[in-house]
Amino acid sequence: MNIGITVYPTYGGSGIVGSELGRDLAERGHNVHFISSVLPTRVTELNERVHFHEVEMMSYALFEHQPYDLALATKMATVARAEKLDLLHVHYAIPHSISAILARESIKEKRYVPVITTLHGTDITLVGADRSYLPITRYALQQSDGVTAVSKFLKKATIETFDFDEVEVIPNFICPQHYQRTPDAPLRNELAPNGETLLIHVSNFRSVKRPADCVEILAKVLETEKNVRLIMVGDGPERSAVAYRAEQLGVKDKALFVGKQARIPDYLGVSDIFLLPSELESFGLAALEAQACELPVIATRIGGIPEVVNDGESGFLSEIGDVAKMAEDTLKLVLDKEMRLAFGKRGRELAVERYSTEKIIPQYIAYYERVLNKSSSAAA
Ligand code: GMT
Repeated sequence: MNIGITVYPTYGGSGIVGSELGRDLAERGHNVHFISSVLPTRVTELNERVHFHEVEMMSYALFEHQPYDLALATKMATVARAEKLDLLHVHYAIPHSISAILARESIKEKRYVPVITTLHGTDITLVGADRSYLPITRYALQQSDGVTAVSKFLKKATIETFDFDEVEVIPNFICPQHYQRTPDAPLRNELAPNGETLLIHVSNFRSVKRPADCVEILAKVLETEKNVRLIMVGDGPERSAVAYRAEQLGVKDKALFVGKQARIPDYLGVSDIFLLPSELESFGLAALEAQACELPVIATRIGGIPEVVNDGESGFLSEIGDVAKMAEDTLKLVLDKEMRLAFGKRGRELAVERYSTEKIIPQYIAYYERVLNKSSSAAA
């Protein structure tokens, strides 16, 4: 198949999922055409099966804001015709879905290119449900030739918010070879020079991730066990507030902010416990990646998290903001190495059994084929 993929190239899990899907499809012999403003960060190699088409923006004094959605639609239409795309697969509904539908409609006399929209989370739960975006997002869902969601939770939220239920659940995935425990890697000594137990948080430091809860948890754990360190990976609007909170709590020296990192598996592979105290996660890709690296997960019981983390088996779940319980659970895992390792092993088993690329990518391919068959029978 010739597949066009559009993602947000620099931030967020949806960009990671779309990019890694494209890479895997190419490895399976499909031709993948990424169409976005810059090369997606996780697309590290272009070759005869992986192509990149940059969306060019014309700047003109009259445009207060450059019309990216239209530039994207134009590029999608051009690439679809030139490369004979079989379908356009967009990740995150707003505005990618609308751009793809516009592209499809603008060339349909010459070639009908079905549009598949994958919903990731805030496109439905926050942005899509905002009054100003709700009607256009509902229209995007109705007009797409296929819609997938990354969790059962998100499908339910889509039905509730948009009264739209033709949604296929295809969960996020990990490559078990890329995500592995690597306790002997040199990075471990750099991060834990005194043999500290390493807690780790990875996010884009937006308020929805509640990153400040991580330093609250650290402070409580340190009341009992001193040989613990928190590694904060990523960057975003809350970072300086979280660093300030660490200072206020007197744990600044025990919290290391390493900023954005290209090789997340390196950090996860050498750490011990993963913290994800988010207010909302439609799936929680970060928790899945951590489990694949055998880290027990301390997270909130929200959204799609309970589909990924088995409470009491591969991690512990708590209510939003209940840092006292999260700290208590973290401490249990810090003090009981046997429990920590057993949770880690179980987490990896669950991640590989349920969410490996071997299991999930064929679901996307089968779904593409169904959508293509449906639209060619409709045309006939
Ligand atoms: O962080 C976001 O809200 C953006 C979004 C994204 O595009 O990265 O994240 C969502 O998609 C991820 C990949 O499917 C999920 O793992 C995240 O849980 C989800 N985030 C939220 O629902 C808050």
